Amino acid sequence: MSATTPLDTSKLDPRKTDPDAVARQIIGKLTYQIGKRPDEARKYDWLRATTLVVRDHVMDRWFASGDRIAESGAKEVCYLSMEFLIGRLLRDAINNLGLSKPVTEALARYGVQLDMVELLEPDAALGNGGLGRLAACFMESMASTGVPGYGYGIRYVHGFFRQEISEGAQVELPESWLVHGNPWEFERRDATYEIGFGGHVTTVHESGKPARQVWRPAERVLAVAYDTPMVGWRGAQVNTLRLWSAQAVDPILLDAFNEGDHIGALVESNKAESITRVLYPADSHQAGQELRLRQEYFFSSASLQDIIKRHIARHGDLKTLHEKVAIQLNDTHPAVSVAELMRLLVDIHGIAWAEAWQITSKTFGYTNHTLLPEALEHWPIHLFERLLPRQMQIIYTINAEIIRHAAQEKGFNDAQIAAISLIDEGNGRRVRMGQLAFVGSHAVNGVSALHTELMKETVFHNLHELYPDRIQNKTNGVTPRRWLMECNPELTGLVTEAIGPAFLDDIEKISEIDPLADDAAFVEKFAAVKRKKKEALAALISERLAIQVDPNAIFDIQVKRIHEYKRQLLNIIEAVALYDQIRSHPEKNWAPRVKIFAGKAAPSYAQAREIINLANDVARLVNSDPVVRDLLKVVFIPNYNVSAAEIIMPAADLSEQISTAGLEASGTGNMKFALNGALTIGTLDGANVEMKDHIGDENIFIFGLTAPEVAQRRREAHSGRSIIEANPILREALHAISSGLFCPEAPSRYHGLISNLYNNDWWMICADFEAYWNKQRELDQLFAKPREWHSKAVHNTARMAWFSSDRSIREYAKDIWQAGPGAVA
Ligand code: 26V
Repeated sequence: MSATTPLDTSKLDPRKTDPDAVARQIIGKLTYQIGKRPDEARKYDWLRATTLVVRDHVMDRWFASGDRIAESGAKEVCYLSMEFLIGRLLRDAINNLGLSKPVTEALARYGVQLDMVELLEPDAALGNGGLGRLAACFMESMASTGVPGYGYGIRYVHGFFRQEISEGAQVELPESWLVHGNPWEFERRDATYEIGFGGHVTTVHESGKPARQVWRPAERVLAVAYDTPMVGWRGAQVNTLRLWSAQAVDPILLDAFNEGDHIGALVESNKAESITRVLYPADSHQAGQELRLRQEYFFSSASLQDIIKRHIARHGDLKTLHEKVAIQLNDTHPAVSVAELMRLLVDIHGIAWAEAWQITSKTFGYTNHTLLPEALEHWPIHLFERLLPRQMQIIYTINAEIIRHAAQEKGFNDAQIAAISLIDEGNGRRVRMGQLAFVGSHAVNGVSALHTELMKETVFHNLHELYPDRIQNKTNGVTPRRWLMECNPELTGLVTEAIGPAFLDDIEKISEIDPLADDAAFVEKFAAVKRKKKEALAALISERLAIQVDPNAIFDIQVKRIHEYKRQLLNIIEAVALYDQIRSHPEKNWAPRVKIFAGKAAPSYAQAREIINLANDVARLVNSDPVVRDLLKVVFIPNYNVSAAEIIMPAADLSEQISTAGLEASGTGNMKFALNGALTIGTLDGANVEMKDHIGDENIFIFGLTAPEVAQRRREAHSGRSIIEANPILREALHAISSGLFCPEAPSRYHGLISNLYNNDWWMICADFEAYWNKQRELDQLFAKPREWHSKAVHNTARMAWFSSDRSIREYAKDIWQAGPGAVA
């Protein structure tokens, strides 16, 4: 078809998937939606036209899924999360609908490359890190495993900030993913709810007795739904991600406007809209601000009102809610939902308290994602009471009942009661959101085996005693569609060539490549794929940072949020030590290495910012030193996000998972790397422990203190001084950093960072250094034997199937939700 051939609209059948039909569909969109002829279309126009076509293919299936669920009366899972780090959606939809070939071919006819066009889609960064990305993997896996699922969250106008590095330091820039419109979302005006804040509560009397509580909020805001399809594997099911946007009830105060107060007329709508304007860019350290609590309540209340309305429409009777809906609380961020559901059931729908409590606790499940005390949410009572007076009353009533139960039936003493109370009486009286989520749920889960055991021993020790059957483990997983097929089509192709395509439908079958770890020809091909992915990353590094890295070197990668417990500092110190040792002993047999870092620091987290600065300062000096030229490079890739991860994960030889044991709840980057054939150097923390069990001790590189050993050292007030004094390699490295070698322009920049190690070493960096250094040297030796290295890499890919989020979701569905295929309707 030439560029100017008139379009025969009768041929626009969106269900046809041959390249001719897809080409016609794309030209149809280009012509009638975008208003461009092929010869004048820019890349963005092609992106938009292609997205609209793929979206049409999604629509039929989306409707069909909705109809099927409605007809079957199946139980639905509602996943409430403040964060959904979904990234780009086009490739995901194309892959899951099996449209890769026809779309690629159709675009090629116009000289357009799909890969190039895909890159223009903004990366939807509606989350901070692991917790948000897990929610996105879970949405995809629910659709892929046939679980009827709704995701509920917030449609932030500005997602996670863009990171630039300026003179070595992190600079935050606003991210505006919606400015060019978002073809994936559908505004649903018919799903709009009122959300109240503030005001007061009055008791209504009937026949002289107190009958009901009525909350009269002082402020009201509207929550408007925006729906995005979540396409499952082979398009068999399409679920919905429903994100709420805040709007003022009165968009403009006309009285004020007419009196000439043009700014005052918009104050209210500005205030309302500010609720969903920005994602809090912190994943530790209690935010503490009122706006954050407003966000939490806003999306919780909107979601619950929507769930109730849809339940009544489908099933008539609210008293069967727990039979037809499971609500999963993704961390404590939506925990206020426990009080809000009680309010809606009791105050609005007139259900008696005891029955409402039964319904509530049977409906909710709660997932804990961190044990870090500073990340556990607790709100000052005065703030909570002012913003949510009725919910505060409800929390007091729940608390009184729990305490009565603990004291009377379990004989809890005062200390135990203080520990389980929903109110922290120290700390200026606060509402503990973890406790609220726990008591309001029938199941509470951790995200790895170790994390779950630690939950029982630490934060929820007393609640676990009170409800010993409530805590379960559900180890995290990642979706193999995005994290293998889409990000690594080369490896997917190689595996398909070796064992056929059945593993695409059942990832467990990927284990069939395990014996090929001993097949020299296969291992060589596997290594060639890795090489190709390393070349792609090297090209990106060259283009973005003008640093040349050699794909023959070990690509040693640590990408994740910057946090002290994740110990990027340990990795940087090792890089400095290596630099120092290579310079002193250039004759030794060093394996060439490229140390790659990426990750964002919470803007208010000073130590994390310093660590970024140090990585960049070290990179500057090391990369310009001719003595170590081919042996060591250090690279900090700015603006780590899902799209960057898709390029980085397949390119790693070595994955750094080196958190202080006991502190990383699970980790999911560890899984993405290993699935793509990286070897892991890591501590016995989070899911690393289970990865070791699956992959085998000889194929993973574990070092350092265990969680109980860390706890023991902390009790002994461990410090780094004697360790540093006894280890010249460590001592020299710390001295180099502290002396200002890497930052002559500000020589005292890292004094504080290093003196902390001498005086305290809270994160066990000194304690673990020697074991880490030795393990790295062991890896140097192994890298010199490529056949052995890549054979282990094959074992990694072959044995990671259990860490698919399909497995996680099936466990949740069976043990917590009683939903999905196999559940009785
Ligand atoms: C906490 C807070 C505290 C208040 C300020 C805003 C904010 C935002 C997020 C969080 C939650 C952080 C918890 C988290 O991301 N945990 C990670 O969850 C991953 C998925 O389970 C897991 O793999 C990581 O190990 C864990 O750190």
